[in-house]
Amino acid sequence: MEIRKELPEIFKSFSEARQAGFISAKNFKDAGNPLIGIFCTYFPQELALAMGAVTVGLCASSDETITESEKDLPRNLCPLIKSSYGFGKTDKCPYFYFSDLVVGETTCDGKKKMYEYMAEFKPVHVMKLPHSQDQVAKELWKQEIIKMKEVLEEQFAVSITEEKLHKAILLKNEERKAMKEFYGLCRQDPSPMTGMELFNVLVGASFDFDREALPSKIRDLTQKVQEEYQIIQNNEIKPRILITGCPMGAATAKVIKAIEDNGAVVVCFENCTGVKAVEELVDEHNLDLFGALAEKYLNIGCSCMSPNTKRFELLNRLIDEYKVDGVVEMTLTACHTYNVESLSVKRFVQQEKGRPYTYLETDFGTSDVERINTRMTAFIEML
Ligand code: BJ8
Repeated sequence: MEIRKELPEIFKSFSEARQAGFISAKNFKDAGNPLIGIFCTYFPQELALAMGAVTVGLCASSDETITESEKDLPRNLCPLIKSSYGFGKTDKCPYFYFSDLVVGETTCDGKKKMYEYMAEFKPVHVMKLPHSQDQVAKELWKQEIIKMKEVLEEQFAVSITEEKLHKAILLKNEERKAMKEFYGLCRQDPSPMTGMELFNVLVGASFDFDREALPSKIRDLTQKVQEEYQIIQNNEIKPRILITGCPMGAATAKVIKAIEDNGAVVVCFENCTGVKAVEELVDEHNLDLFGALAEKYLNIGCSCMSPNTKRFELLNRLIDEYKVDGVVEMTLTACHTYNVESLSVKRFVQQEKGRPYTYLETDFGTSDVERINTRMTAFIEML
């Protein structure tokens, strides 16, 4: 059944944001604004917003520079780390090139050791992320956030006042609320958009540098998608898939494609590309601004945490809210923390939630596209 003709147009500006972002990044820099490159959702973006800077994600998702990076890094390392390092080293990523400072965190071992080499050709600051989420860890993380603020103030000769920081907290929360409303549309059955469309907006929004205008742009899109949905009245029921695991980018969109080519629809991304870092807001009423930031960010359920209870709390809720029929876990090769944790996710999904689960380990190449497709055919047939 032909479902709709108009909808893809609505998504276009977000889908093209990453490409268009190269020019916006240059214009943003030419206007004298700092750009901060980040590799992880644990970085409190409010600090950058409070000093008039914006952040740009530098996690690469292409195998183009892996050969070059393997001259310095081991071959059996996660492709995200190798690719990101390679783009930085070869100056092939304009976002990396334009970044005045790169911020990393001590998340997984590969990333934190890679930053030591990256610091040879770019200013890098590494935040020491604790690997648990108790009160002691939150206090440590709060101190790291304060230290980060001082580094930014010194490096960029700015003052990040409490007033500016509070304004930034409100602004970033607005963006999160708007994004939650947008992806929350997929709670409806049938879903009003494909997983690929959802994915393109999630990725594209992070490359829009007009952060003041972003919440209303996202809300406009949400309204348009919902209006179209009501007019079109698509009744095509499809198996509903939640993707969890490592962050995704252009190269790993092959997993979404394989799922949707086989007749299912991705309705939720639990990973860092999707809802993981967006769901929880910063407490706007907490007068201890750094404490509020530490609380929000340290609650992100990444597999570098042990135990990683927040991930399971979130999965539990999302599987119900999005009426998920099956869970696909996508991990990257040599990502030890996510690969080890996949057994707990499998047990949780199958035993606690009573849903089918499957696991795919992949990299940024295309040699496994057929294998992934075959796996998804079998999984979706079973649903
Ligand atoms: S909060 S998921 S963005 S660390 S895939 S580089 S973990 S070996 S990306 Fe991540 Fe922050 Fe966690 Fe999110 Fe290491 Fe694994 Fe590679 Fe990874």
